[in-house]
Amino acid sequence: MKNWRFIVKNIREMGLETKAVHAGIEENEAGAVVPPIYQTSTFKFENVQHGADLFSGKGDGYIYTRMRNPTVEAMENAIAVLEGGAHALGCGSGMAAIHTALASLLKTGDHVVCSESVYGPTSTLIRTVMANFGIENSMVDTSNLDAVRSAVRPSTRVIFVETPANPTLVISDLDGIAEIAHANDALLVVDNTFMGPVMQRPIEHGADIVVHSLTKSLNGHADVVGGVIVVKDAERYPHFRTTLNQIGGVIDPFNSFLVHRGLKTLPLRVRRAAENALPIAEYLEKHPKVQWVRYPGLPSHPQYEIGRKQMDGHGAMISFELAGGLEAGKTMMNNVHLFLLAVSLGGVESLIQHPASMTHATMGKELREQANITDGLVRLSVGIENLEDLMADLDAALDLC
Ligand code: LCS
Repeated sequence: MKNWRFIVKNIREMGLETKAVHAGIEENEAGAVVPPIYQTSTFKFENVQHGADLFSGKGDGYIYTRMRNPTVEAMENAIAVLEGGAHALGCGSGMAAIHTALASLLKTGDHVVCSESVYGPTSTLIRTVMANFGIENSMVDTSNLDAVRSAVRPSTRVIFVETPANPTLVISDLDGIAEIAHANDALLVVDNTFMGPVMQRPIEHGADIVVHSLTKSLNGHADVVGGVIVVKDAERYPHFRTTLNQIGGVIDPFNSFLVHRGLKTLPLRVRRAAENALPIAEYLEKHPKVQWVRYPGLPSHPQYEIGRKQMDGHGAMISFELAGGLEAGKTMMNNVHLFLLAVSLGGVESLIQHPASMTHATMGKELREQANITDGLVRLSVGIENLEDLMADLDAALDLC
């Protein structure tokens, strides 16, 4: 493992905004302030012995980009610092990160407890691909600690939690679940995509592994698909690296460069988006045509207090249902202009989408109902545009519902 040579030496002791700007930036020969892009698949050895030493681990250096690449490493190191983990592993997508993390930790006969409300493909991955390899699962309401406790079996090795959950925004108590996991020889894996490290650092609340879709707020500009695994303990890291190298779902240097660039403005972007989201959630909650709203910043949120305990903000994701149900929701989604009708989230642009027919379609109606993902649920990802413009867009569309 190469020693980190960050330009800012004691970066781990600095404030979050400083970490966002400087973490992962290493000394380089040219003195470049922005790390160069090593757009290469392979690295030349000095001689046969050098190549053999690198492969055997006796020497330190780069071999092949699926294994290690300096541009990818710079981004990985930045995210490890921001999340407070020992190391991070860049992956080709959020799903690649989740698959690699679970494949690193589970084998045939093991059991995983997972939040019932999670991104649709995460649920489907665990219930199909992982199940096909003999890994058992229980999908439970992880906001209920008793439900988590009773789902745990002697074979449980992983508790996988998404909090706040996609798309219901259900909040799970990380400290409480970490305690249950560790008392049962299991690890807590947290998908931190919805909040990101500015507003929630699960490792500070007992998580062993954090995963992210980099496609979302960490990159933040809707121009990259990527993922990351953050490992709390250095001892666990080599096994994850080996598994990722064997599965092969790595991120490439150019996308890593873009994510690293996005990280520098992460605190500014996510705080600004959250500043927009709160008044929008309050507006929706008061609107006569709106049946219910879920937003972690509203005191009406069922786990509002747990959220305050473990999060430094409320994020920019809002779910709601109109009194007119699905049909009214469709009218609204078809009539907004500034909110783009598109899946994904966490970007600078505001998006609107319909989970039951889009992001959570693969879960099937029965599982969606169990997880309270109703057919009429509409999800907003609030961006950083002008608040009045966003409000006017929603208001005009709601007039037609
Ligand atoms: N985890 C969460 C919480 C997500 O929301 C997503 C994607 C993923 C993992 C997977 O990341 P990806 O492989 O796409 O990088 N969520 C999406 C969503 O809600 N709309 O479109 C994608």
